[in-house]
Amino acid sequence: MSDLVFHHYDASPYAEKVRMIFGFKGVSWQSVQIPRMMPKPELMPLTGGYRKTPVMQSGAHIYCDTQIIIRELEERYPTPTLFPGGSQFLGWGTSFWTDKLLFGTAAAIVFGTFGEQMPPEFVKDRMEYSGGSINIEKMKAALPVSLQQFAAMMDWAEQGLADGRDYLLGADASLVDFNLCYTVRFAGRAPAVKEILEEFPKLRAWVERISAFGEGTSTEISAADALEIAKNDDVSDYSGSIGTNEEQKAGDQVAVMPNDTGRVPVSGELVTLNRREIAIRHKNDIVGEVIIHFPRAGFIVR
Ligand SMILES: N[C@@H](CCC(=O)N[C@@H](CS)C(=O)NCC(=O)O)C(=O)O
Repeated sequence: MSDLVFHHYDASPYAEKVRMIFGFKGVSWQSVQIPRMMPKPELMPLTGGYRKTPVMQSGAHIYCDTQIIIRELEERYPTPTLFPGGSQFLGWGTSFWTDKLLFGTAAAIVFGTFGEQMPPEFVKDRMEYSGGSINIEKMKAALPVSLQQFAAMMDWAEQGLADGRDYLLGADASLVDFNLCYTVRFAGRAPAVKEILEEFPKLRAWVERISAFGEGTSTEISAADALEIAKNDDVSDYSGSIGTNEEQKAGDQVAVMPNDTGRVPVSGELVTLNRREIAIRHKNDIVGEVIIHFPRAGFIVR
């Protein structure tokens, strides 16, 4: 079993993307189920306030956002690679399309379809989280348009698979596949999307192929155990690195937050800052010192 602890909930689409990558890379991991809305009192001491799902932990190192989680997994488990044929640009680039634009369309469909049956406190949480852009009535009214947009984008994928290839980039699976697959599965919770997918047999077979990687092997542990793991890991000697073209320097007191949703600033001392990563040393009474890692793209440092 690896030392990786994954904080998530089963229904989280973004967490599903990482779980599928655990499956692809054959990772065994420890699972902590977290609440699907705030408050998340047993997660906050690890993330310093970052509230999104999922979060990955290795001792007192905490990885916030799927981008940095996936980068860390690729480094630890380089084979099979998520970037066959040097496809980093396509992998990371399509993740910004799937995770933001396509996910937004999928969320509009899911909320437009099921929003009225969702618990009001969950809808309120997501409204706050999204800065007000989740509005069930509007999403319900816009459902036909959202479905058309979704179908038009699925047609790109069907065309991309038309020559009989197994994966979007060819013979090998890549991050591009995982980026798209979790969003299709998320939107596919809506019956109208299931109907649309009937039009796209290659895409449906591809979803099955990616899903067949499974989710690796996991063991449930408690949130209290995860806090204990962080507390018992000494990261006082950890030193990162600051890129030469950065304004900030190691030790600066900074606040880091996503530039889209869930914009809660996380404060600490800067340890790493470069084109790929931001890491800070954060201290609190519950776990002591943790090193919190964020991706650079999509995050703001002040
Ligand atoms: N950019 C983030 C997005 C993650 C995200 O938005 N996750 C959703 C759940 S799937 C979320 O955090 N919702 C609010 C919550 O779980 O409290 C990532 O890639 O990890």
